[in-house]
Amino acid sequence: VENVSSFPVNTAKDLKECEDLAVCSAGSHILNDDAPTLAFPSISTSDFQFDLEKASDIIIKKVEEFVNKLGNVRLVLVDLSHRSKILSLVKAKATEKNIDSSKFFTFVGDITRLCSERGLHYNVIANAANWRLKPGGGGVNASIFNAAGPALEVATKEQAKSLQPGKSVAVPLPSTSPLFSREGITHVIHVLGPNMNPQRPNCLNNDYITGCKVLSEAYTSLFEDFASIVR
Ligand code: AR6
Repeated sequence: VENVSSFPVNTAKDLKECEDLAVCSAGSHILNDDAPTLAFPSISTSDFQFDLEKASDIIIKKVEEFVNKLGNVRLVLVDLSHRSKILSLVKAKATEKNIDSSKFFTFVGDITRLCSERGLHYNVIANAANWRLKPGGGGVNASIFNAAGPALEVATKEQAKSLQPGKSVAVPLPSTSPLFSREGITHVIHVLGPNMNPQRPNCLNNDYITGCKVLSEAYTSLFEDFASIVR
């Protein structure tokens, strides 16, 4: 980590801050800071109960397919906790596959507060949505609709009324939304992944042949939507 030595270190607290910055620079998050950035949660792996190993393979495959096609952009997989299993799996597989860490990395934080609280510059976020494209329901969907305010629900309705599994829809965020003014987010891309939870609609009953196909389609649709936004 080359720039650690230039940080003045006086106290233990300074050292801790210095280490945090070093970790950040080591991931090259700062180096390519003005590249258009998509932050996305792991689709289907919490409330929809999709297998984490299989999901991590699909994320890596789709990132590999799109990361160079997309040009000077950053794709960032986000989760709330340092103990996130999906982040560890994806991080290990990305290293193994030598994926350029300035273009793709994992990041811990609330997807609605990555700029204000974690210092990550980003422009577009993905939402793990429900088929009705409705607020609430828990998970990242509830967080995003809460943080975005009523403007997101109105703007979403203008684009689509519902979503099929494996599809996504990009919604431009009105400047009245706090996500726009506070975080700098210009678009929310709603994505509907495959559902393996019997308590939720369209459960695939452990059919992972269909499930993997639908999850792959969901990421293709997400990254294509992101490509059309930044093009
Ligand atoms: N910031 C970053 N990541 C988050 C956040 C957040 N604020 N909140 C959750 N995650 P989930 P799904 C992570 O359950 O499995 C909803 O009710 C979480 O740890 O939100 O696709 C919808 O209405 C996990 O890694 O989405 C649907 O009905 C990832 O986001 C249903 O859940 C996705 O978890 C969709 O289920």
